[in-house]
Amino acid sequence: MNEKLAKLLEAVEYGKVDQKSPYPPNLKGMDGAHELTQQALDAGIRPQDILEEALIPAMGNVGRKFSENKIFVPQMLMSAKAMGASMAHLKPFFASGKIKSRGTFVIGTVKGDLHDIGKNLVAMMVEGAGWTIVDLGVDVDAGRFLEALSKNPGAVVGLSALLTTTMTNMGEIVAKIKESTPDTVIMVGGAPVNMDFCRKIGADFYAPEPRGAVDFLNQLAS
Ligand code: B1M
Repeated sequence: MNEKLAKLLEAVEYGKVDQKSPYPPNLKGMDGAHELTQQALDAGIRPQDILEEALIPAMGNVGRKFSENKIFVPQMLMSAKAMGASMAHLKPFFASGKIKSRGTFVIGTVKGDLHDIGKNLVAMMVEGAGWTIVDLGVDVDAGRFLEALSKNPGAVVGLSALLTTTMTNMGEIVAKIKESTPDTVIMVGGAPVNMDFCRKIGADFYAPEPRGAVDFLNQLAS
């Protein structure tokens, strides 16, 4: 692996946000995700490769260690913070495709769920594909999706969930949206979600990753 990407992967995995950050103590004074991402971009590494070869594998390692009780929530949070510092550099590249809006995409992480990294990535990529984004944030209930739809009639809705306990809230949200505006197209995604679950709850599409989400939306718009 490219040395710069390997260092970035390590910084995100261990939650080193930037050079000034005192955490983790063994990386004190060293560059963090903020500096290393800029260095990778300066070296001509593609933003997509930074994402796919460093950031996403880093979070995968974090998740595995959390499952094995080798790290705990505070460490996970620091990794998420480091990932955010890196993503801030990548956002302009993914969101630069703004010409004429292809439509509006209302996205949120469902009720009870605070994970927003994947949701933010999807929003970033969809924005880059020329859609207007209404990002409702995390812990979003059906009422807030309905309110956003009343302000943005005809918008496509995207629901994200990362927990097996909150993916079930997707069903309730889909049912309420379909009851109020049956023609609303709803896409679901997030690690525990799959196509069977999507069909079961009456959503229209499941995208395992942002590329699939963009392809689906672009097909709708064409
Ligand atoms: Co949480 N957490 N977490 N966590 N966390 C997971 C999800 C977990 C799998 C870790 C583990 O045990 N291995 C586990 C869930 C287990 C389960 O339900 N099966 C878990 C748990 C248990 C918890 C808590 C309950 C821990 C606790 O408190 N005891 C707690 C719950 C809080 C809550 O939400 N109510 C919790 C908290 C947190 C933090 C706050 C510390 C932090 C989140 C910070 C943040 O998001 N701002 C966190 C993190 C960082 C993780 C892991 C390590 C990383 C998640 C992530 O960002 N992945 C995660 C383990 C893992 O995933 N490996 C874990 C990277 C991201 C790019 O991937 O989000 O999957 P992902 O998104 C992908 C695709 O899924 C897809 O595109 C993205 C890019 O490829 N996608 C969509 C996502 N949404 C989409 C929507 C679409 C289409 C595609 O269309 C609309």
